Amino acid sequence: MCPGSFDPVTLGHLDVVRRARRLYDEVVVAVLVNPNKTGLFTPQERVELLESELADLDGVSVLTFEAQLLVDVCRSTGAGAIVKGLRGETDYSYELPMAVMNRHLADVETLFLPSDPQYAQVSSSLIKEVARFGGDISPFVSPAVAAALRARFGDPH
Ligand code: COD
Repeated sequence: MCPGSFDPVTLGHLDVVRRARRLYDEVVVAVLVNPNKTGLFTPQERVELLESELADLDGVSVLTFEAQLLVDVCRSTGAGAIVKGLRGETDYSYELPMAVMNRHLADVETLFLPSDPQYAQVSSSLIKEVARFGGDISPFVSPAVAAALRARFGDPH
């Protein structure tokens, strides 16, 4: 299971999913949605962007879930492990307690894949901030995601 908000998916996310697929025959990409938070893209739009980016890869499915415990999503999909990308110490401090808690709750292990250095500073929120003001985000997202962001924010140039 590769869980995330994916609002929107970046090349950093896609790198982690592709590497997870090399480790496991099946990967579920879970778009987890907090109904109290308004994302830029709807859950369905996030799923569609992910599906088109991952269309060349068999054994990968993309599903969306309303806010619930990640271990319950693992149970309902039959996922045996959670795979997450680690960009640095901040991710580690945020992720470690969740990994320990998820093991306590359901004996589900979490595997951390170190982010590819070229994407280690990339986050969906930073991408949205740069795109909102017309900066170049093309090295960090696919052309389809860049187009979706331009459509959302308009092109100031
Ligand atoms: N390179 C590598 N990895 C990356 C990159 C990048 N550039 N960008 C993001 N990632 C990784 C993140 O570290 C994360 O592991 C994953 O990709 C998803 O990232 P986001 O930003 O899309 O998603 P988040 O960080 O908002 O995560 C949302 C979750 C719902 C997955 C998370 O909050 C979570 O696991 N919640 C658990 C809820 C729960 O069950 N709580 C109770 C028990 S702990």
